[in-house]
Amino acid sequence: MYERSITDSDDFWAEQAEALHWNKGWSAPLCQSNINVENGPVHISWFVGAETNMAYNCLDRHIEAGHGDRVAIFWEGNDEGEERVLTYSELKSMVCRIANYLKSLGVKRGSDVTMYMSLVPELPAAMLACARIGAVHSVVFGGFSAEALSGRILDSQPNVVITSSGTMRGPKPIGLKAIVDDALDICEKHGHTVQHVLMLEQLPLAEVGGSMKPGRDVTWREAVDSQSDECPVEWLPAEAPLFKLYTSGSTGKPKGVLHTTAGYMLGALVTTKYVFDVQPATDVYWCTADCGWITGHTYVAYGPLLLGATQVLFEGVPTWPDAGRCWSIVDKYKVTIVYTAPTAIRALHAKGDAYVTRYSRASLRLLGSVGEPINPEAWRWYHQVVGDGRCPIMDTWWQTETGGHMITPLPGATPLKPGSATLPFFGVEPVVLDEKGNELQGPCEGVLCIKKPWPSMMRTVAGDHARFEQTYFSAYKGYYFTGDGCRRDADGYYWITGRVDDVLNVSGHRIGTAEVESALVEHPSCVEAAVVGVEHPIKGQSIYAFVTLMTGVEPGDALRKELISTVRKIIGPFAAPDVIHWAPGLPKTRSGKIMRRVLRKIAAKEEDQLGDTSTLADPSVVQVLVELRGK
Ligand code: 6R9
Repeated sequence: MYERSITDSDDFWAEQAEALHWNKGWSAPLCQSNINVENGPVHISWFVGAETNMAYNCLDRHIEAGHGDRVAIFWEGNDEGEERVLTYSELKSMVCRIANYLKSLGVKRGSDVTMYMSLVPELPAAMLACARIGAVHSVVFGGFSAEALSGRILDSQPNVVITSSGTMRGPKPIGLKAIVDDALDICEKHGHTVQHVLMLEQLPLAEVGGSMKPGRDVTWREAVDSQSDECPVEWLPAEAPLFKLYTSGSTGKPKGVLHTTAGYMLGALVTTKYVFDVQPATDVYWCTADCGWITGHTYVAYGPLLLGATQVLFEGVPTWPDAGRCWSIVDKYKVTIVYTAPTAIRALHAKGDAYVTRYSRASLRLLGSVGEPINPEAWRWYHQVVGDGRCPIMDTWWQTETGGHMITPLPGATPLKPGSATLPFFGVEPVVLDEKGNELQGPCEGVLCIKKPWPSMMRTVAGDHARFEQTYFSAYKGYYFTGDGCRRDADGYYWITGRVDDVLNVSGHRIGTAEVESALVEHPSCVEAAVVGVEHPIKGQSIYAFVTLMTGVEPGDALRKELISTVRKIIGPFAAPDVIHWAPGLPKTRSGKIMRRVLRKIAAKEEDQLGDTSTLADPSVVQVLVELRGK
């Protein structure tokens, strides 16, 4: 199948696309594109001429086939005992009610809608409601701060924001509406007024903060519950925008990765189907990702529903009320497929096997991993303890930009090697390039690029096509540049070695060093900051910040706390540095570029392996920094 997907790509994808409903067919060739900047503007289109609809394919199609009573979502809340069950018919009704309410506000084809919620069924339902009427959703992860949320709202300029009052995350209440209120105040100052805020009532506002602004804010009960259960589907061109999702890069502010309808839909369908071998009638699938990240888009909101499968949606955290929660959920719903991240696996491993072995987990048959390279030790624990040695692990390498799995095993077909994402998925042609951009052959190590467009590839950076071309297609002409380094072994297996740019991966979250640095310098006492990643046993990487203070400002623990809380406020708690290292000066080249390589070594206590420092403008800063470590 793989060979055919490369040599006979059009036929292959056309055949796969038959599983979906198309209101109108496409014209040949299936893919019309240019990804070589030297040949003109980069553009990518798939299924030109066709019309379809994502929500129809996720819901109506299954109901019309007689599966309306099948469970679409088993929802498990943060606290044990909080649970809801939604069948495909019930989910469709919810989606239609939201869509009708959005329509009543004037939301239509191409309108932007931002969502800021916890993982409740209303979140994927709101995404599907947008898809049903051709609106473009932008989900912002509920861990982002008001400032970060406002930046994303200002970028996409929606008229409507959907949120919830607030919810518990583990033992901690989170006031989502209060954060939205603050974000919208910031937006006002920048000249953008959001006209409508729809709020799901979870915890009372009196408990979690936030208020209802008359004329702007409405509750779910007032606005949505009374709407009709029927909302006609808007048939959309294949390349109609489906969503924007903001992600960090090595420079500047986060970019809105834009995905479109048909190609993304097909990618979500076939990867979920083949990589997880989902059997819709019998499997209970559970992806632990939040819908605020790409994994929660493709493998929670869309993939499983496109297949008509039953899934678990879990609002809480894996360690609440204790580290056995995930396995208790597995037993409770007889989960057969679990898809999670190495950081969660390592965190649970650290708590000991007893939390796992106290549950049967007999229903499990397949495990998945995503977000960062999985270290062989975590792989083995996941395989032997969680999966009792009988469940294969699908280590799936992909990105927000790729829309779906790119390098991954296929269960039963691909012999596994712990730590390797193994081989390319259908239609994907990875190449390993040297610094000059030459394709390396056989076993090698270099930069990972992709040779040809695939259906679920991002189409542009929202509002900034030049940045799209610059980021992904300029470094290596004629290829999509992933930003990852990679090794290929003698069996042709790929081993991702991590980012080659200034992007950190903290607990599977992508964070640009530039973003953290610019947050730190927002503090009045900080003149300059340089951020590097250091290895962390659970998080993969943790954030280590070198900070230069204004002349005359004394370093100290109070200031350290203030700097950390500045980052929490500007980006979000998950981007908080673990270490603030006072730096009277930073190692720079004569042209003024910070030498992060040197900082990484100092942070890792490996200054004996600094390598060539002859290009440093002032080599003495290194010794000063080493002496200030831990101070
Ligand atoms: C899906 C997702 C993408 C970056 C990617 C790479 C890292 C993701 C991985 C992996 C090794 C895996 N990454 N999966 N590295 N093995 N199985 O995580 O998207 O948040 O955009 O991050 O994550 O560095 O470039 P996103």
